[in-house]
Amino acid sequence: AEERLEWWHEAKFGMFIHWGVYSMYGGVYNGHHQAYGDAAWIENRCKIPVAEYREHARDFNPTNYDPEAWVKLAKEAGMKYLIVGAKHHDGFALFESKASDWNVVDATKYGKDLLKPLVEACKENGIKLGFYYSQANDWTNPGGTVARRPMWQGWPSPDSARIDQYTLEHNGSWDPIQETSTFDEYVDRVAVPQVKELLTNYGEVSVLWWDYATQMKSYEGAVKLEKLLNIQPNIITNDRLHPDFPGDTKTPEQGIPKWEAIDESESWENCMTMNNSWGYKSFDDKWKSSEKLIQNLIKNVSRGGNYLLNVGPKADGTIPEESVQRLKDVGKWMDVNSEA
Ligand code: FUL
Repeated sequence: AEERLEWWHEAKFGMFIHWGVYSMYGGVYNGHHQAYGDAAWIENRCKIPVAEYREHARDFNPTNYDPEAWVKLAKEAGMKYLIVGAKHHDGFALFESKASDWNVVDATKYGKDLLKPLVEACKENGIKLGFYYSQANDWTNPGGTVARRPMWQGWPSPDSARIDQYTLEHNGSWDPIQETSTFDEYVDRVAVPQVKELLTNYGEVSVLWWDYATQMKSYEGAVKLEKLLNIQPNIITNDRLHPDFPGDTKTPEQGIPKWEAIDESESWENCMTMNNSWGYKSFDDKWKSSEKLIQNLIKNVSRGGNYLLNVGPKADGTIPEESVQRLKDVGKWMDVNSEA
């Protein structure tokens, strides 16, 4: 493998973080529980009007956010790197941005960049840091792709049929504001400048984790985004920018690749949730056991891949106790097994 990827192959184990405005809902909208799927998708699943979602975001105020504690927990578990969602599909930027006011500084009560202190904590603790950036899907900045998903099962609103019909007729959109811009305009106005901000304002960025390729409607847009990676010559990137851009690493999601599916010349990273949701879901109790997580780590590493294990912090900034406990258990196992 290339020299650029050396640290990454040695690292083997990383923390994925899904956090943002969606965490405020915890998978519940107006008293209705999201029956399946990722709670980070709630804006789309529930077809929440953009103005309402933004209004709710005003109250986002993670006063218990302690990035040092997050990084220390990752370190304790034996993780060597961390990938944080800088902007997920709801388009909300966890960083200060001049490209869109739909960011933590301008759009919330909290009003401070969330990535800066995390970057610092990583640096101090010798943990590599990467940014996840949803370049295609953006449900709040006009023009982003929308990825139509039907409403969840059991959504009892008499309005759901009408909204579903609307999204069918409008390429997945559910709010007219989403169509007030083209995708190309969105790429030029939001995605390109924001990725530039991420690669310029935070010192060394080790990974750019795109998401997701099948929604990337513009080849030219992908070319523009990929060019920006030159700002960070050592950066590693995944295969989710655009179907024609392989990137450095493959990203099998949830399931661990079977032996026979593995091509030894490829670098890959299995990303996985601890329960069934990436974003915080208050009522999802399908937690994998600590033992299972350790087995998964061993399986991935023995097959030559990395394991990127997710946490979905709550809106106040704390990592759910179930996740903390599991990471500490993995850490104990690491300690026992690293004794001479
Ligand atoms: C998927 C996304 O849709 C999920 O929300 C999550 O971010 C996962 C890692 O990638 O494609």
